[in-house]
Amino acid sequence: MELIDLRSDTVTKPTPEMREAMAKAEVGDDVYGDDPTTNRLQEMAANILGKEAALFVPSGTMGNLLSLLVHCQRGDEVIVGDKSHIYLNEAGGMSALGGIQPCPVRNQRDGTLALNDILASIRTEDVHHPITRLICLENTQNICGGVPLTPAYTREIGELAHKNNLSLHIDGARIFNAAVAQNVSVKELVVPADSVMFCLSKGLASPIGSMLVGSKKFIVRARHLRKMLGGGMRQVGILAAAGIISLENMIERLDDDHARARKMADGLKQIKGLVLDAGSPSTNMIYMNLTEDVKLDAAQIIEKMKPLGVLLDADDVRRFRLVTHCWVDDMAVQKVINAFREVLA
Ligand code: TLP
Repeated sequence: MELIDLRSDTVTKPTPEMREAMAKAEVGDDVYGDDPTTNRLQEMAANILGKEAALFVPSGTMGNLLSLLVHCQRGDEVIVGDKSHIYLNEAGGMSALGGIQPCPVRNQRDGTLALNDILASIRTEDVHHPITRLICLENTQNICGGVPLTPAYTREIGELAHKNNLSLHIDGARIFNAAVAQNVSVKELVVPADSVMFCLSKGLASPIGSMLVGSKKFIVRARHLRKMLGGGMRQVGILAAAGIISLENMIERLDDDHARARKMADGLKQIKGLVLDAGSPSTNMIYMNLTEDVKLDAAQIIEKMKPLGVLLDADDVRRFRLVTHCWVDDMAVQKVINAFREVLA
């Protein structure tokens, strides 16, 4: 039985077109800067985001870490959302490997950090204090519901950051979902940022890889640190070839994932025992809870859904996150709704 995998958009397998491009990719040694396919992907990424340069990295986590390591010195502090991936889900890399201290600020329900909270968190010049160096935003904000941040909000934070001599990094793992959902260009969303990381291996369906973009100087330093972390890759054009297809063909279609998430949500809302978060979904993620009267918990429901061909992840004991992506078609949407109806009957 073919499984419908809603655990994440990271589960997307490469498309047939990607596999063909990977097989045919022209390659060289990228540590020498000789891989033409990787160079092309990096140029494309920089152009699309409107920045000077870009670097192909193995994962979003490494992209974010490199950015923190370039922007900050040991002992510096970074303002991050208390529900951000960088703070919660990157294995404490900034502290362990960079000696950088996170300063968590409450994420509002719409994924933003309140301007006043940020301002209150910027350290004053004092021999006792760490130096605040960087603000990190996440767009779309995953844990707050896959919610997109607007260009206007991002601009405000950029102004606040630069006025206070800070840099702005955007964890844009799903920045293209944010752009497509708001019908704005990705360039517009990242204009105020000094650096941006985005993932090729989520909704854009590449098998591996993320991009870090910023100024030429920033990327030269990031490239050096990537080597230090063991992320200097050789004939990586094999992977970059898939990344090029992601950027050429997989962005506009993210709208389909959002539409299918809405359709799935409409069906799930009708089922007794499920309560969707207000406004969910904003993009390709549905967050929902089980009502108190449901005897099963999320783990038990996950087990019962498996034989019906649906793979799910629990976000908490009675909470789920369902993620749509290019391998979830209209039939799958209906199958998921039916499966939940059966299990909760
Ligand atoms: N997110 C994964 C899990 O790690 C939770 C997912 O399934 O959503 N930033 C954001 C906002 C992310 O959601 C993720 C991955 C990353 C960074 C890290 O990317 P990778 O997995 O490539 O290191």
